Amino acid sequence: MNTENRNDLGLKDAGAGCACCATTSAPETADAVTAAVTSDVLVTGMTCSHCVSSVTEELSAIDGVEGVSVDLNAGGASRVTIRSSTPIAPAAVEAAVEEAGYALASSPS
Ligand SMILES: [Cu+2]
Repeated sequence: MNTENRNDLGLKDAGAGCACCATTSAPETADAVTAAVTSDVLVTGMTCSHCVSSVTEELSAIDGVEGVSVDLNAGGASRVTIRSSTPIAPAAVEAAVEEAGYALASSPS
């Protein structure tokens, strides 16, 4: 006379959050914040730290640029490393360099 069927094993509800096979959409929210992009360009015409700060200032003003570092090569082409959250359009980089009064070297080597 056991009609009281208590199904109290917790199998129906407790497993609602099983993540091993039911996740069809993985939350990939780690996008541009952590994926920093770096790109190198060669800038000619820089001769001193003032030149460096001018170029750095202009490049830093580009949307998305997080850091600029310049390896000054006075009298030659200085390597400028641009760190950004997303890839920066080469035209924007060129415009910024020219805005500062300098020019990109034709081809980085
Ligand atoms: Cu200078």
